[in-house]
Amino acid sequence: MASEPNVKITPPPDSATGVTSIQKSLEVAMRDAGPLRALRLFTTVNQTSGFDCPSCAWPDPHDDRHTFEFCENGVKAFTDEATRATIGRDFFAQHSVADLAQQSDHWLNAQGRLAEPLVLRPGATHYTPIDWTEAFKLTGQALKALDSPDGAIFYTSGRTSNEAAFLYQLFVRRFGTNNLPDCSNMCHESSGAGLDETIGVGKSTVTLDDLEHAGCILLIGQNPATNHPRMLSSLQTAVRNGAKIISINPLPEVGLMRFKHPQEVSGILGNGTALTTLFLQVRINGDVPLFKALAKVILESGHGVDQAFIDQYTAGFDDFVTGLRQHGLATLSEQAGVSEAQIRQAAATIAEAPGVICCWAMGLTQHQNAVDNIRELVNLMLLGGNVGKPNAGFFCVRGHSNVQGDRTMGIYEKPSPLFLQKLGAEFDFSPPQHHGYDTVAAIEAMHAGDATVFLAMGGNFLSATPDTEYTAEALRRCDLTVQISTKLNRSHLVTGRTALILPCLGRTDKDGGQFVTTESSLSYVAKSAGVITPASPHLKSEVAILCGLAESTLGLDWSAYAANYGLIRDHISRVVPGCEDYAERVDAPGGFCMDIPPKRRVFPTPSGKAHFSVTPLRPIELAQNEYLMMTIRSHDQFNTTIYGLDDRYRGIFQGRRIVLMHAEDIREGGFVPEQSVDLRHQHRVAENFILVPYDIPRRCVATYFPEANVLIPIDRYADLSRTPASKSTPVTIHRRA
Ligand SMILES: Nc1nc2c(c(=O)[nH]1)N[C@H]1C(S)=C(S)[C@@H](COP(=O)(O)OP(=O)(O)OC[C@H]3O[C@@H](n4cnc5c(=O)[nH]c(N)nc54)[C@H](O)[C@@H]3O)O[C@H]1N2
Ligand SMILES: Nc1nc2c(c(=O)[nH]1)N[C@H]1C(S)=C(S)[C@@H](COP(=O)(O)OP(=O)(O)OC[C@H]3O[C@@H](n4cnc5c(=O)[nH]c(N)nc54)[C@H](O)[C@@H]3O)O[C@H]1N2
Ligand SMILES: [Mo]
Repeated sequence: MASEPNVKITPPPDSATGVTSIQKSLEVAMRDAGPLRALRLFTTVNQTSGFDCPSCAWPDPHDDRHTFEFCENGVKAFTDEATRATIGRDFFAQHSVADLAQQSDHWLNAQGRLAEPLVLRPGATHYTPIDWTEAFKLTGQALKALDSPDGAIFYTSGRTSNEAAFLYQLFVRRFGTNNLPDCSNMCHESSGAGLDETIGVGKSTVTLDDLEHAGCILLIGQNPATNHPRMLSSLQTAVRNGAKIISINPLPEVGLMRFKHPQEVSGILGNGTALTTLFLQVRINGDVPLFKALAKVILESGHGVDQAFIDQYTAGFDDFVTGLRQHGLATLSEQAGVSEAQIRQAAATIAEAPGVICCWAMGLTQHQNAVDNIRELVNLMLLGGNVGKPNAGFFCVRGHSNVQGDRTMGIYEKPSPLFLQKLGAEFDFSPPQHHGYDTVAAIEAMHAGDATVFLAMGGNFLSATPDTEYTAEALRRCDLTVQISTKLNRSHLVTGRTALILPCLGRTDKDGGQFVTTESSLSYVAKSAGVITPASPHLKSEVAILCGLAESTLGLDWSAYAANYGLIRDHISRVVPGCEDYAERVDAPGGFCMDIPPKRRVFPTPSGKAHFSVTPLRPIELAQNEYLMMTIRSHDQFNTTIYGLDDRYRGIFQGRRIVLMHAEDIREGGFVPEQSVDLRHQHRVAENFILVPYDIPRRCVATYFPEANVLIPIDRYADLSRTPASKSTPVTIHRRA
């Protein structure tokens, strides 16, 4: 792996956003999309008549929208999609697959939009053009030739619209399988599993207005300045309304500490708003002991316990209390890596607040005991009655812009019997009842030869999944791999014997006058319509591609759906629970909010109560030369799409193969700052990283996703949710010869 000679390490800045952000946004937009397209995009993004930003799933304000409702990283996402550069037959004639595989992720993405369907025939060195009919036929034949429908895998990333997602799962189930792994399996699956079991619904229970009026906000395992920048405006409002923010993170992420609002004069000139009141620098995976410690202190003080709520609405409280007595505060504090004094201070802030909202993302969900993280967080919240009342509750801050909607529409390997029954009744067929493969199981099935056709509705499966070499081998063992994509990525370059690239429209592209719908993190479902002329006349919408596949595979004529997405919405109304009268409700300005019963203190668990849980303490034992590694996002990437090589808020420029490490650990390990090293986990090696001294707990290190995915073992994943442990893999560090 090439080294990065220009990497520059500087002290992190002291606040996030401010004028640099706006300037950066404009630079990027003008360069990639050109002035006219940029203007069109800037004035319509996240407006009720425009398109839903394809970056994160942050909700739009329901009524009071600003003229410009976007952030720097949203701009990167939509201008990256709206680029005028295209790659078609000439590009692929010039570059062999082997040549392309040598290029960086940054370079691959920068080449432009995929412009026409392409095929890589068995033994061929280059992709060559194929017409759409031929591509559908080839896929249909491969699917029909399988001994069992379970020999095919249908992956989804989280950008797919509700209409395409609904049709996709219908296609897959009519074909006969529930093999619908998705990016959620690697993302918030642990949140869904933990919430579903304890409060009966795997979704957030608050509104934006609640967030802006909460007394106390817990920001856990999340880096909003980079990954949900619009959240900072809401947090600033909350602070101005008197909220106290407790940040729980191994890193003092700049955006958690201080924020300058880019659309306020004071944000351009002033020092910005201090956001975090109390920073708890927890060890990687120290959250279970920390949440237990907070609950223990609150219980023992008696202050901040909502006994009336506990008695009326919950179950399991006595066992929970007994469980907590097993651990002393000193042990919990030690395992969390947070002092008893800070724990007491945080507990007092939580206990005193009239309403507490907890927000979290990947810092909690990507560990072996990730579901326990959620269960313990639920315990802490139930203790104070902080659910189903104003300005209190759970905010599971989602990643991809429609990842929540895709699940609502049935993209799930473990569909509920009710959903299947309604789907079968609507379309007069018997959907398969047995569960399908999730992401980890899909990789294992391809590796074992049990699944031989892989189709991806978006995403970059190879780079997003753990154990890169193992996954690459799994994909190579397939007969056919099909990628429905907007941009070139590594999953187009490590393929089955035959491979297809089917280029599709993105969220920003005009789609023949039609609109689609999406669902945000806070369950708002709204319309989205592209605004710019597609980069190439040969692109098809995801819906149109599914119609082509349904015809070639199942002999079904779905052309009416492609011509009128309203017909799909009619089916959604009748099949998807909570989406009754879908067409009318999405027609309202700003759309509608799905019903979330825990908001009303109705907990649809089997007992009808919210549940306290008892979880074990499971500290990760490190050998003497091991460090616990988390893989995180830099400021210039969207998952596996690398927009640039800088991580401005962490002071790192022109390099991604870096390891953030405590200065004392660097010294004690016999290393020096900026030394070149290799990282290892068992037989897995990630080469040529440099050590960066950083403010991170001892024995913890951080690297970027996806460069370090090669180290994460396929069999190291969360109990129950099976989410890969991307935030806690032990590694050893080795000097390069
Ligand atoms: N610009 C941009 N926006 C994005 C994305 C992107 O890549 N770029 N990705 C989207 C997606 S799909 C997602 S899921 C979200 C991801 O959003 P985040 O979850 O914010 O993303 P990560 O970079 O994975 O950051 C995880 C944070 O958790 C902390 N952390 C790691 N381990 C632990 C732990 O054990 N305990 C605690 N308390 N904290 C820990 C890390 O220090 C880091 O601050 O963002 C979405 N939005
Ligand atoms: N080590 C480690 N691994 C991780 C994570 C981590 O924190 N650490 N995070 C995990 C998380 S949270 C997630 S969500 C996954 C992300 O996994 P994925 O969703 O699979 O990955 P992305 O990088 O978001 O996918 C980018 C590709 O999607 C395609 N694309 C973009 N827009 C569209 C569209 O509108 N339609 C279609 N059809 N294609 C489109 C483009 O071709 C682009 O190259 O990665 C996971 N992997
Ligand atoms: Mo995600």
